[in-house]
Amino acid sequence: MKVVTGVVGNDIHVVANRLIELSLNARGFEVFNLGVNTYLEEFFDAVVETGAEVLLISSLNGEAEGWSREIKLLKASYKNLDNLVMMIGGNLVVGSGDADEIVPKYKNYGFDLVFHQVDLNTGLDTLEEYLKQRGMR
Ligand code: B12
Repeated sequence: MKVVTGVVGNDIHVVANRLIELSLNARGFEVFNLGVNTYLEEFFDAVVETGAEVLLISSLNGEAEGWSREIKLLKASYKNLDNLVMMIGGNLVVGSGDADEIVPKYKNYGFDLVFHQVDLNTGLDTLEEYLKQRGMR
């Protein structure tokens, strides 16, 4: 299964991004890593180009929210992305924040799976379970 990943916006934190690529590879995913400083259009263009079923976005500097507000509109402007599984994680606000408020907000922006300051392996276990439940894996 193909996954497009990267770090959204003007965010240069690269370490988690490399770990995500390695961990997804170890779990048998085919990974297209766009790296740091990636804009939403680039994510969706890569999804279309590769035929990826999962888009996994990271944000570490807390700026994701500013970008995520536009995501539903942007996604709708591409064809055939209705079944794309959208996942986001890292530091999803500036400061610590409260996951009970942050998670529903990001789900409302259009993400299926949201992980604020959650360990990567927990997030990837949840992704695999989610894909299994939908018969995708
Ligand atoms: C190293 C570092 C830097 C380096 C980055 C070098 C590089 N090229 O990567 C430098 C010094 C350049 C830097 C710069 C900045 N940084 Co900095 N940085 C850090 C630091 C110390 C460690 C980050 C790191 O690599 N951790 C190791 C990785 C493995 O851990 P991680 O990033 O947390 O990722 C894990 C989880 O978040 C999770 N995860 C990540 N993505 C995803 C996705 C999913 C789906 C899931 C499930 C999980 C997941 O899994 C990862 C592995 O467990 C953190 C503080 C800290 N202790 O975390 C601050 C930190 C991330 N930085 C911060 C900030 C603010 C900045 C700057 C804006 C500072 C400034 N004013 O200039 C700039 C960023 C500029 C920009 N354009 O982005 C803040 C972010 C604050 C926030 N979100 O509220 C932090 C948290 C420091 C702080 N406490 O204030 N930084």
